[in-house]
Amino acid sequence: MTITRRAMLGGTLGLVAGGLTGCATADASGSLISVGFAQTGAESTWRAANTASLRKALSRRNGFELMFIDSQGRQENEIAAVRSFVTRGVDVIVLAPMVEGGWRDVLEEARQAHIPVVLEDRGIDASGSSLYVSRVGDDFRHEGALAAEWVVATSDPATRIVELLGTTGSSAALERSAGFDEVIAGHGFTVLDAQDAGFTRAGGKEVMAAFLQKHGDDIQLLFAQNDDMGLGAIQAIRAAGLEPGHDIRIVTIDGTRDALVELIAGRLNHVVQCNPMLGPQVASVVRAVHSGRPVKREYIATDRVFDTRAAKEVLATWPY
Ligand code: GYE
Repeated sequence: MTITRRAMLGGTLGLVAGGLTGCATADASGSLISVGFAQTGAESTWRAANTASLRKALSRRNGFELMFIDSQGRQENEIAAVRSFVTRGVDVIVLAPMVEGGWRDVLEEARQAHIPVVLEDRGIDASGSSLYVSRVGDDFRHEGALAAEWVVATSDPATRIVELLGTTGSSAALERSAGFDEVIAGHGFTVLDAQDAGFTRAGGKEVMAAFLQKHGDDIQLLFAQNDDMGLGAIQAIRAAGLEPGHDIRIVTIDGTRDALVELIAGRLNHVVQCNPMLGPQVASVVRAVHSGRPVKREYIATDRVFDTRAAKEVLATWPY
């Protein structure tokens, strides 16, 4: 499909195509690689950084014609987005699967159409593993384990914990829970409550307020599966007249600038990084797949942990 027609379709169908000007690096055959990217939505600060990273890497200047669809937190929108990419015959599909299950049919359609699918960020369930060529993401299980290692190292065994979980059925939430649970097991901690708060600030605030209502000052420690939920919870804890970071110690995952600021202010106690800057790696996998070069099954970003001192060191230049 020519660039002009692609751009026209993008405009007509309300898709966001790459910029129309600037010098493009074409592939060996002299044309741009067309990529359809179905993103989960814009639920968190991490997600905004992830979208920006992919948009930048999959730019026209870099040799790509990008069609981006924000699925607004609904899997049916994501499935429809993938289906529309198949219908349009893009060269490669990039999918950030909201939840693990439910992809078989639409990814089978992509396979029938000989369109390779690259997963970015979250994974899909094992039964669908033959339906994509590669995944670029983070190790969520390890992130959950790192959060728990801090809990174990700094907490009395009698500590009472609550958990704000990510989207039910998402690999990020399932694997973070698995990693966390594995490491805290056998240490005697009590988990008072654990509930889905949708990876959003508003969700974190609401669910934490309900936890406080129910358990009062029994709660000593909060594990929030992403920064945004932890930041929302800070508001709920303050509204209940308690001091976040002191009366209730808090560990979160993502490592966004907002969380590092709270860590430095003492309202968060520990932050585990989940790297959202996956664009360059995704672009290189897409290029390889398109030109028939072999790719690895998984490309996993390296994540680190932050205490107050580490946060202070990086804050000035932290990219997200
Ligand atoms: O932690 C959260 C986002 O899937 C790793 O999704 C991602 C998670 C991330 O909404 O902030």
